[in-house]
Amino acid sequence: MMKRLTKLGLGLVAAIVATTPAAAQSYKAEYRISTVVGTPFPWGLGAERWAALVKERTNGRINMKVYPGAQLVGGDQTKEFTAMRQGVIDMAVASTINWSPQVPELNLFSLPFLMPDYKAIDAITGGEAGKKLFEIIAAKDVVPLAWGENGFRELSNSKRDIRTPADLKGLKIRVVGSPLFNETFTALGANPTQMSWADAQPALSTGAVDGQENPLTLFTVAKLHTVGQKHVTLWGYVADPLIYAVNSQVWKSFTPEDQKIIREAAIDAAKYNIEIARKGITESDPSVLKELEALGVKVTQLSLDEKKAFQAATRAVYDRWKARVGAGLVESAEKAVAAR
Ligand code: X2X
Repeated sequence: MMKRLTKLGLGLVAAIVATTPAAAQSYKAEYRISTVVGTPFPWGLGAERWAALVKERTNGRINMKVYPGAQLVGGDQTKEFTAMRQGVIDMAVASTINWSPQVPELNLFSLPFLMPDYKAIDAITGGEAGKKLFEIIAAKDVVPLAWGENGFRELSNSKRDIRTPADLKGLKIRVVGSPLFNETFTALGANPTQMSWADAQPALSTGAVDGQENPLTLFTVAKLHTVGQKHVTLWGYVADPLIYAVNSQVWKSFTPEDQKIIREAAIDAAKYNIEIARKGITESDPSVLKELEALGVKVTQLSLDEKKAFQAATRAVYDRWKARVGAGLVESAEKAVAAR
């Protein structure tokens, strides 16, 4: 009896501590969410939605604010994960590409032509591989909460229409993330160069680089046609999901009730993010493609056979990086794609 009472007593104390204002007072006045692009990009809108939902569901007790432009890491987006681990950044809605230098397994999504369509992305993030990736991140002091989406990365350039790997020959293409991107574009005969998104736009504008790869929503919102990008090829060679995440110390500082609110808000915001990231670039709704053409951009759609030529040219890179990402993880993703 005594033992049960003590247990009950302890439980009560814990419950009171967890719900008293004293616990809430240890919360920060503001939690900073890092993103690379803000509103009105789907990525930024998806991060803003997360903050808004948490604010609403905690009656303003938890205040999250989006810091776009990778400004919390001085624009150096590939340092975001390190800053997140160290607690310099509380939260992030981050691209797998920018975290892949520190979390090599995230290169999975950058393996050329692994994912033929949206169903393939969903099969990976929603399946075994997605779960495994979240475990890997959780072991590195960052708590991942939900998968969002930047999108399929299409190729643009200022010089010419690209329909075959030969058309890419000698073009200077801006890339970011891990050396996997350098290897992919080198295999295609292009001349890749790594730089941040902040540096990419002036480099395109001056012609220091000829082209880049990014989702079409980024292209239209950033108005890349105004920096000479007049040729777009839809090849869907890779896609980058986004990860909604919280630094683990910050996460532990929240009560279980608030953790639940923050997690559910991330899941809801990510769903909205994915919905708007895919809007206008599907077969049933090609409005973004129409918009591009109206801006004077020549859009080249590849047939399946034309895509295969790019796939064949990058196959050796895929195989080499399969080993670096982890053969087991890649095989689990390949199986999920095949079964979609
Ligand atoms: O820099 C890019 O290309 C961007 C905005 O898509 C990422 O952050 C990966």
